[in-house]
Amino acid sequence: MDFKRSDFPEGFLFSAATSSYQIEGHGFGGAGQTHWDTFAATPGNVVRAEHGQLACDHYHRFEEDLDLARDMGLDAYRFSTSWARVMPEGRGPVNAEGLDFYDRLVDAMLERGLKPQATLYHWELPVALADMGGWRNPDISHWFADFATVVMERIGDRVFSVAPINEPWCVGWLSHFEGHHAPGLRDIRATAHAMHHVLTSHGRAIQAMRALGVKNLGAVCNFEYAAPADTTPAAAKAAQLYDGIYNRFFLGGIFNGAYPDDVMEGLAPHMPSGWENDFELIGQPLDWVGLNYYTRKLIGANEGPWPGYDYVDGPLPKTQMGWEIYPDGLHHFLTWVDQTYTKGLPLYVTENGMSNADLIGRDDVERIDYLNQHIAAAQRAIGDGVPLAGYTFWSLLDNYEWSLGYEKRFGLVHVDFETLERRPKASYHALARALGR
Ligand code: IFM
Repeated sequence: MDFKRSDFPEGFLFSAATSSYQIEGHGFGGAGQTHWDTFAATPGNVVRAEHGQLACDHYHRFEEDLDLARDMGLDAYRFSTSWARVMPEGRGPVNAEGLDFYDRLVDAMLERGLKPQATLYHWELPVALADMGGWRNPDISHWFADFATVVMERIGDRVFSVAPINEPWCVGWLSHFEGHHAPGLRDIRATAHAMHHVLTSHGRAIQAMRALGVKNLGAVCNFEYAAPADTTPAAAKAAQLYDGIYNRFFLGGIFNGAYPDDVMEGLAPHMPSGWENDFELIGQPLDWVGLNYYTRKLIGANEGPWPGYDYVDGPLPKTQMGWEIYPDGLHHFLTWVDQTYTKGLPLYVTENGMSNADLIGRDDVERIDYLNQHIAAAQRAIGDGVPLAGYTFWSLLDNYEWSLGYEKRFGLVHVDFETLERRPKASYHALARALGR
């Protein structure tokens, strides 16, 4: 790597992330069915109809996986807790085995000197809640706060940090407007409701955790740099709207007590009643904000109904996902979020990494290069005064890449999905050398 640990401020945290449904294996330990199980079982939604019943079998192999995280020289490990594992029906009875699993997982991190960075929800909604409308139902904020309470009463004394919901844009827009993720809806009313309820749920969970005395509470949002596909005013407006929906909606709700005007031009007629009165709940004070960043998108205008934009193929080098590699976007978002919203709160890069094809025996140079470029962008942001406190690599392991199944490989560690053998890649070894103490 082009950097070493000592290039970063004292106490800067390096970590790697995973999420429950993507690695654990939801066929084990009394976990309830999730909407990803039913989404994946519906033909056409997921490549080869792959699902998370076994995944990386982390449920049984977590000790080995945490050894890998420790041996890489990481300071922390970002993980998530599955709602359906802890509360199989989403409400009411707790699955003791599921809660025990997270208890043991947190202790196993601490034994290895890894700070536990928890996320409560990384997309595996219990089907019983999906049956009641899932994120469209205003009651979900109460169900979610109850889940947060159950989990944090057990592990809240030992986690380093907690974020309620990973990537609100994916939960709201990608899943209810574009239909690419469970529940696979393409409906503007469902989208408006889900985007708002993700934030009321975030706020109510923060309230519940503060009441329990849990420390270091934040929010994790994803960001994509939106560039106009051509020089027309229409393309500039389309890119601006894309930016509003993706990058300004959620932080606007949390930090400004308002949603962006350009986004509300389309969503206002479809919002749940009384939404204007929820900003006090949504805007609970936070201790930090996490940014997940991977790519930029070129956006062109179309003549269709709102939002009237299209994705346009871009000219930059791309990852296995077909995502353009654009490290300047990370520098842009770190400085912009600090100046516009968080104003001095600690920021973390909570996800960054690339998928690279499974070519055993290759040296993984593309991933090393990708990480070098993005880490350099983060260093520039620190030099510009951004209070960046940590950097998390996505992902520790190759895993279930949602509707793209198991073939997109984001891991620093290769997983053979036949044998489940783990093999550290060249990028893992390069990072271990850079992080060595
Ligand atoms: O795998 C996902 C993860 O679940 C959320 N952030 C983006 C990653 C890569 O697509």
